[in-house]
Amino acid sequence: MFARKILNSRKESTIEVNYKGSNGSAPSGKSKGKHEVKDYNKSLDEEINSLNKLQESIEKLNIKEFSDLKKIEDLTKNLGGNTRIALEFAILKKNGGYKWLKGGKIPTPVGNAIGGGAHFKGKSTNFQEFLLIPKEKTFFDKSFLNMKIHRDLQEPIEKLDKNFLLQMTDEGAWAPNLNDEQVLEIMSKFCKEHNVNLGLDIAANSFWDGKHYVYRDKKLTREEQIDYVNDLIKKYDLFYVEDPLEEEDFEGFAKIKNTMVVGDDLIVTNLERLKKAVKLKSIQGVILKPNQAGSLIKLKEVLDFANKNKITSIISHRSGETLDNSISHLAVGFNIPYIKCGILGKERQAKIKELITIEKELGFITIK
Ligand code: 2PG
Ligand code: MG
Repeated sequence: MFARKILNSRKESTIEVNYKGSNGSAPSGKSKGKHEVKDYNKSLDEEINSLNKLQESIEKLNIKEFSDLKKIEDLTKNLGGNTRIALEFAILKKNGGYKWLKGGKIPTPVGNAIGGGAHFKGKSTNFQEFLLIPKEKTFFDKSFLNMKIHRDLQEPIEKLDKNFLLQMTDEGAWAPNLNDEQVLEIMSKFCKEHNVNLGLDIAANSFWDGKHYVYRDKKLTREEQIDYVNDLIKKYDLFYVEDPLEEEDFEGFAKIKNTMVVGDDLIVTNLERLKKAVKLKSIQGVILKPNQAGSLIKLKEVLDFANKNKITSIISHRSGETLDNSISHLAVGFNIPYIKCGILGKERQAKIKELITIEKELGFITIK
């Protein structure tokens, strides 16, 4: 086993670990929840050194079952979430990926087609992601349709944004200088035409100033934001709405109706926060990000609790990604119904292509 530095899709340094010939590497978020596990407890270089010092002890561990990853947790308890996740991804790969986890269902892709917010530097939408959730039969057909719609969106965007220069967000979504409703108008037309469900990651925390939700063309109070989001759900028939309010407003989430309300910054893949959300009926869906949880065992605990309480799980990439495809294996291995992993760009395609390969291996099994 050895660890080293690589660059992610945002050209930030991150950790890659090689475990007995298999690689794992960690992503990094930009719209981070306050309560996420830290990527690194020390500097990246110090963490890499610390992990390399554990080489012998790690290689000696007898890791046969998924539950044996508890030994990795214990041994690396002073290290950050990214360091442990990169190592655990490499171990997952070494042990056969999804086959090690005994699942076998293919998820539906949630594809980010247009976006802005914290994922784009220039003038863009306030909402972070406008998402396509196709209803085709196979993963292959769903992911291809996402790519086709992404490509075809260029034309209507150019009609509305005369200065559009094909700029994209960190995740490879178009980043036009338009407001949220202009984009919803364009997207909902495509969704109706292609029988695709429409979703949003509002990432409301990123434009909450402590008193107001500050938009490019308006300022809303908490109550106004709740009404506004409920109106958008009705008007655009939104199937999925992630983080409609700031990250501490569990009660406010419960007031968003008639859609799948999804917690990302609200839950940060943390069991205690999910328990609170279930008690307060804040959400119907939860984002699972391995490095946000800090270990695969913790991620599984959150998933199990979500399943027990009929909360739909969505495993997710981060805005700064690597070529690692572990989340594709986790989706299938744990029978997670949705995967949010972008549409275009080599880091996003790495996850999609792996799922197409797995789908072939399994013989086209899909989740409705
Ligand atoms: C999100 C993610 C990924 P980030 O908010 O859902 O799309 O963004 O990785 O920047 O937290
Ligand atoms: Mg999010």
